[in-house]
Amino acid sequence: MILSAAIIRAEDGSKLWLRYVSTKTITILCDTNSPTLAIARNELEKGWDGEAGTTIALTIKEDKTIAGDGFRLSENSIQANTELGILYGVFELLRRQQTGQTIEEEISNPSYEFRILDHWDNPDGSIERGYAGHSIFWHDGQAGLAVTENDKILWEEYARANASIGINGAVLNNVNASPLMLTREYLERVKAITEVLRPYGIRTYLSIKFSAPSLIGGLKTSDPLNPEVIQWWQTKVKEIYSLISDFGGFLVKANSEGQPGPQNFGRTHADGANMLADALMPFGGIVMWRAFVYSPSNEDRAKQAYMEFMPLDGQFRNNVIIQIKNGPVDFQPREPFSPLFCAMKKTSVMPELQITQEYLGQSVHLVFLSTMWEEFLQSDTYQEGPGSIVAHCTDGSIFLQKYTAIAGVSNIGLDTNWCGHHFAQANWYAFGRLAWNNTLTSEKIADEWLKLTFGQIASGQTEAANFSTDWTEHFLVPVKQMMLDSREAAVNYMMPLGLHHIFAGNHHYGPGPWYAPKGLRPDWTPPYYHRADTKGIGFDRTKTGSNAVSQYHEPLCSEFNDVNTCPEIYLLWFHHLPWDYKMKSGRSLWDELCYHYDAGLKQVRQFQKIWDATKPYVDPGRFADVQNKLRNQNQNVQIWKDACLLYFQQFSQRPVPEDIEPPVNNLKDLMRNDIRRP
Ligand code: GCV
Repeated sequence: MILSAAIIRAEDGSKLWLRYVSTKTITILCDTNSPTLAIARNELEKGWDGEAGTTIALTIKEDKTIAGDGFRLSENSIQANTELGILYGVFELLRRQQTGQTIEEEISNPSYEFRILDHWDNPDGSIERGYAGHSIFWHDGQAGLAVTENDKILWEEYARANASIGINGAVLNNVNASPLMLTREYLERVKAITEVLRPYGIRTYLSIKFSAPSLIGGLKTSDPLNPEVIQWWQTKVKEIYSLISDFGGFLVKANSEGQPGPQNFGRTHADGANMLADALMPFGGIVMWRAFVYSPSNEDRAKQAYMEFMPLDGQFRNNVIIQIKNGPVDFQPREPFSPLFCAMKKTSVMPELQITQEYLGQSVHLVFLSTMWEEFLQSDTYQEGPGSIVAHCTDGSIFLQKYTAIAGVSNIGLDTNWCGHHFAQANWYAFGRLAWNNTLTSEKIADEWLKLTFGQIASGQTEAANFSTDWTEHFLVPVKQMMLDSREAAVNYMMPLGLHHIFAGNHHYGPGPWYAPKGLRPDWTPPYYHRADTKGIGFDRTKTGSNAVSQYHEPLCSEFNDVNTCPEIYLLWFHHLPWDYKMKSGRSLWDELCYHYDAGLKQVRQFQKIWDATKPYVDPGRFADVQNKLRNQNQNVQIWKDACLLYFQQFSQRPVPEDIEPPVNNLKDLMRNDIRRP
């Protein structure tokens, strides 16, 4: 049966994956009450999709097999150690019902204790690398500090969405932090936000500016070993906890991209982090100290974080967690995992993922990031023998960490659909689901998200689990496959075979392999990374090159070092190779590059066709939005292909293979226009 568009409810994406409206009755047994449990009850009543008239028991009872805010789930009972465990159990139960999954007695424990969204939001409401409108927390600086009813409604919707996928923390401001955030007026607003978020289990954190003692405290220095500075931070932390008793702690970007840090005073990252950790320790707060640093040396950019942090292993307090981006450079479409994972054996570390698609087409391209994160979490570091995958190096199963955590840089803004692109919601969803269970497959996550977000399509139809064969065959299966292929497509059309950071300057949207203004740090320019010349292309990170391979544990070090064993997906990350280098396919490296760019473009054209065919199954608003985005994506992917092939062809001096479409743009025009987001 094909449903006609006329009976499909209009939707704008504002409800995310929480679109349930149930008419079935349910009796809830629960002998305690609290704001969190009231939310749990309310969700059950709103969304119950099991048998009508069921009685369900919510029980808080100490159970050693349940960890933290985990829960025991069965068809008609949820048991947990904490109220939040009950709430998470409720959301899981409803998700199972709405996606048609079975519910057997089982325990679900979170992989990480802290599952945090990092918002790069500024006091004026702008968002660094935000592509979905202005901040939901801040606007107009000082003038926008009054809390309105609308603010509260929005914050509650945000909290509910996060709780439904297990996220339990939010860093409310940009890591390029304004010192203003620590002033009383701003802290009052943080307090107000926290009060709305608290019943949903979301703790709040702040990014701090390391030089705040001098900038807003009137001190002559911000040296972390100076007694007055130490005192200033202790007093500030006390003030924060007097307002927000469950405040989570600080996130710090220090000595990176112009941000001040302990090195400005001749101190180490450990000196800086420990000083803050000592101030937070009595209140149970943590410091998330970022490893995204630039050393003053000329060393290979990919080696710098490891070089700065490895010598400090074991020197951090146990309430410090080193927050490490998934790859050694910067959230590229594909990077090998950062070698710091599992190498720091005496320090707590946490992964930092980027949900906002700074380098993956922003809110224009449809790119499901879950497959990238899955690849990262499943990467074997070999540090503690085979099977030392990143997931287990960070979730406490290999090393005893006092705290375990994972962070994702948020893609949320004031846009009606929260994320700018309807499919970008899937990345927020996937982050939460992986933070709760770091072994989930992307296939399962996409399946759930599609059913929750695009299921229940006929008006009046409330039984979401009742997915028709027709819907499954014509919507779910092809669209899921499109999502699962979308990241590899982006790698193909942006930077295949290990190429990285060949974006146009600043906006990081379109291609800019030529971008190298005079005076700019070389490691902020694409030629530094691709190193194309008439002899070949790629960054030599072998033992005879920058020797970045040595930061990886054997057998990876040798595997990456040897061009014959280096996986082709990382080939040009680790090797500079001649244009006629023979690939496994038998083609030359140049031809292979051409085929990858062409394949990426063809994949996106195919995505357009897949989406166009879903028209009868999607409400007109969301259908048209995604269709428009795919059109823009397609145009821009053509530019990616043409720009990269024509630019590199100047060096390779080889023809584009005859069986692929030749470029349709001219390099000069492309270089002059330097595409921005449509
Ligand atoms: C918040 C990249 C981004 C910056 C970002 C930085 C970071 O360089 O382009 O906008 O700054 O990473 O993660 O600190």
